[in-house]
Amino acid sequence: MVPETQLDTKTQLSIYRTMALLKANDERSRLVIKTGRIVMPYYSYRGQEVIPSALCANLRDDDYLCTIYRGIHDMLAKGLPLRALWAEIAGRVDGTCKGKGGPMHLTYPAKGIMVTTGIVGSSMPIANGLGWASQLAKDDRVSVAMFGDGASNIGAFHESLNMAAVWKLPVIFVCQNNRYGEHTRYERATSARQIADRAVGYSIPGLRVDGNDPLAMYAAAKTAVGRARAGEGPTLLECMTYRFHGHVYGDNDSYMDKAEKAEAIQADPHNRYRAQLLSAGVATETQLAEVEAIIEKEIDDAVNFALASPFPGMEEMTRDVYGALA
Ligand SMILES: Cc1ncc(C[n+]2csc(CCOP(=O)(O)OP(=O)(O)O)c2C)c(N)n1
Ligand SMILES: [Mg+2]
Repeated sequence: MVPETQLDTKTQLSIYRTMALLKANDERSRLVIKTGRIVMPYYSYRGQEVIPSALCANLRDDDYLCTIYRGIHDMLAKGLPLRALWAEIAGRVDGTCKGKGGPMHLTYPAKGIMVTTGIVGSSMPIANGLGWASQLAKDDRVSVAMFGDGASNIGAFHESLNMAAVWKLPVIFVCQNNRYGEHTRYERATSARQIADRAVGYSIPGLRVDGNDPLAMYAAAKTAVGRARAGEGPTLLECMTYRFHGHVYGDNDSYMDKAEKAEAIQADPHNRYRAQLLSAGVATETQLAEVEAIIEKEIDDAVNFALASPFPGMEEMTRDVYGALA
């Protein structure tokens, strides 16, 4: 583990920049849907920004990421360009998948973003496949599988952990435990006291970490990445966090515990980290405000770029689709 004090200023600020980008991008996404500028299914990650921001600060561009429908934060942290993101979620030709994937099926191999999946639990076996490829190619890349607490009850989770352990695959299984799977609370659907305990069944390290604390998250990720890169095998990280909104945009979230939700929003990890950086003298208010203003401009540019980009033509209907048509 890296003691907090050893995290240099540059890394602390870089993690903050990513967190601020993710927060602003989520807020803008909900605004464009609300105002009808873009129509899309949207799974807000607000509240969960720390996890990919701190984790990706330990990754290389050529490391692999497999994520889920609630994963735009993961992809932005891994380096997905804003213009390509916004054009894709708006269904335009300049998007990562020429507008044919939409917000739930983004890919961007140039930054190692290999798949976004809506099939709960399927990020894990795909990350194993990528991990196996790296192992065979001896390219010391690390593969990260992002998934939720609910996904840890799917068979593919258990099969993937077992296979990765047996073959010592360079995979990090990152569970973003936001306490809900769709509309069901963790305790109602999950037998394990904590998901990290499930690592014991596969004789791999399993760690529950405060996924809202950038320094703790950075340290846990550093250890897991180092282990994977050194050929020592997989790690399961259970990152404790909270989903600020309902499962999907438009969900009235009446099933969420109101007091608990209010408390989580009150303790917003973004605001807390920002205040910490100021009080520790890592940055000044002017510096952080400048970072935030630049981010807003970058998002303005990306939204305008996306809306000016054309929709794909009919000739794109069958192009790039797996399986040849006669
Ligand atoms: C195999 C499969 N089963 C069920 C669903 C329906 N479903 C979509 S999201 C979801 C909840 C998953 O919760 P969790 O893994 O905690 O992820 P979160 O949405 O909280 O990030 C379910 C059950 C699905 N998409 N795929
Ligand atoms: Mg969940």
